[in-house]
Amino acid sequence: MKGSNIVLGMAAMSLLGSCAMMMAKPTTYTFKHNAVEADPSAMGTAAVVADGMGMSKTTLTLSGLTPGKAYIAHYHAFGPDSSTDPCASNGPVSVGFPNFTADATGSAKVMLSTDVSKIAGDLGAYINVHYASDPSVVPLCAPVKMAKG
Ligand SMILES: [Cu+2]
Repeated sequence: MKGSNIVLGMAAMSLLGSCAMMMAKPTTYTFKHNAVEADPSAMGTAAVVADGMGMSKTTLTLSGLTPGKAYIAHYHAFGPDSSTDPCASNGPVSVGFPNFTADATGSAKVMLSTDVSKIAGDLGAYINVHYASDPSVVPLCAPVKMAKG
């Protein structure tokens, strides 16, 4: 009995070890403000980390939004309008983040866990933040992949 407990303990420790190995450091992308009047002090980051098992977790940390306002955010693929400025490329949505609302201070945190293949390469060219009420209003964009192809 004692012996098997020790073996179990060692198995648990090696599992923890491999988890720690896979907790790679996130890559952080910085949102830039688009040339629009909406939310002039909006800013934030997107932290992206792969779990090593085919999933990628992206955490958006935003501030300067309109308090209490509803937003949507997406990964977009590189579009046809630029091959060097993803945010100006006008690409289609690859994956949507969960809908979210800015808190009373205009901050928001939103997480997306998605299959790595859905945002691989040109599919994950940029992340933008839209007004939920009018998706044509896009205060923020974070370029992720700077060159098409
Ligand atoms: Cu979008």
